[in-house]
Amino acid sequence: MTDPQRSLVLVKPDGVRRGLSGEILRRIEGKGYTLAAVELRSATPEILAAHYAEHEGKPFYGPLVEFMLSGPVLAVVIEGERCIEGFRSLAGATDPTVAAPGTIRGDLGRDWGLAVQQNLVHGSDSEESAAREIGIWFPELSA
Ligand code: RTP
Ligand code: MG
Repeated sequence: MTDPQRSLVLVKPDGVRRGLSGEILRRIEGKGYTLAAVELRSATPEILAAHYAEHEGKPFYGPLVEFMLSGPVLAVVIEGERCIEGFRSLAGATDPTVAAPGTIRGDLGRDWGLAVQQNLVHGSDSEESAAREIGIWFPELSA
């Protein structure tokens, strides 16, 4: 296990559109994690096919990719001891309607009645995912 860890965080297009990038970075830095990379990017179908390969074939896959292409995302690499589970805890549950208050999704997100859950952020869910996702979004950071 590498310690400190790195995790790939995305502020999704809804978060960027609503002007919440700064608030989300503030929560990450407030928790004590370091920003190793921050870049406003337009996702591409190729990047998203790699990033969301595990979800291919699921009913929400098409709408999810379409949503992720609907505007720029803030791609972020964070660093710190146990930051993978730490950021997942900061983000809260996938469904923003029921995500706990105090979390990014719980405080700032809701169901907008759209086909896919617009839940503001993505965070890697394991060391393997983090290494894979950082390689996709920031190949220059991969050893
Ligand atoms: P993420 O990958 O974005 O950090 O979120 P997560 O682990 O909590 O959720 P995951 O199961 O990996 O799903 C990826 C993203 O797909 C959208 N989603 N929509 N039933 C649905 O409508 C549904 N399920 C998932 C969400 O944007 C979710 O974050
Ligand atoms: Mg996930």
